Amino acid sequence: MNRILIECVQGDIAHQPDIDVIVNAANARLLPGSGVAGAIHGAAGPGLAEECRALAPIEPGQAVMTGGHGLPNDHVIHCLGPVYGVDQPSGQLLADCFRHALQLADQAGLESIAFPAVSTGVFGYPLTEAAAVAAGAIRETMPTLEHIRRIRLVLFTAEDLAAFRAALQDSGLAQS
Ligand code: AR6
Repeated sequence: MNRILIECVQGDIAHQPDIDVIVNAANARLLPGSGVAGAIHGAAGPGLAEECRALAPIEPGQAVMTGGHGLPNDHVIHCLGPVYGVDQPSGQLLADCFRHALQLADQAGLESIAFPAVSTGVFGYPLTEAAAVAAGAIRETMPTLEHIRRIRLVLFTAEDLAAFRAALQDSGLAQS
């Protein structure tokens, strides 16, 4: 859409070598965890957790940026998604994650960013609802971005990929 390409792919967020910054589905203390956080910290090495220590804790909806350490990406943006049904309003907080991450990347002059499906694993956010929130937040934030040229959504399963593709279509966002 406009001059920004939106991609939706099945894959591992820690294996996106052509992307400037990847987004971590973090915990409040920015510690290595399971799922996305486990994959990112595992690939980045212990230097990432060390850099994170000074930035923690973060609040639901907040996003902070670090270097990529052993990752193929120059940067990581750590977002704390809402625990579904606990951190309220969940939709607003999840939208904040996507909006804040896009703004942070754009302010740093970065051109490409990859997101996982924040909050849809351990934090229990229903996939279809999360996909609609993500698509809406991207659509609303896109017109304000000056540097970002590529936004990639990286889904772990074929089912998750289909849900995100449908949400992008429903939002009127282009996809590939
Ligand atoms: N690449 C892409 N997607 C993945 C990957 C991966 N390597 N691994 C899992 N997913 P989660 P959350 C999918 O639990 O719900 C952690 O312990 C997964 O199938 O990683 O925000 C943190 O430390 C799901 O759809 O993130 C926090 O405590 C989605 O990514 C907590 O979990 C998000 O799953 C954060 O929970």
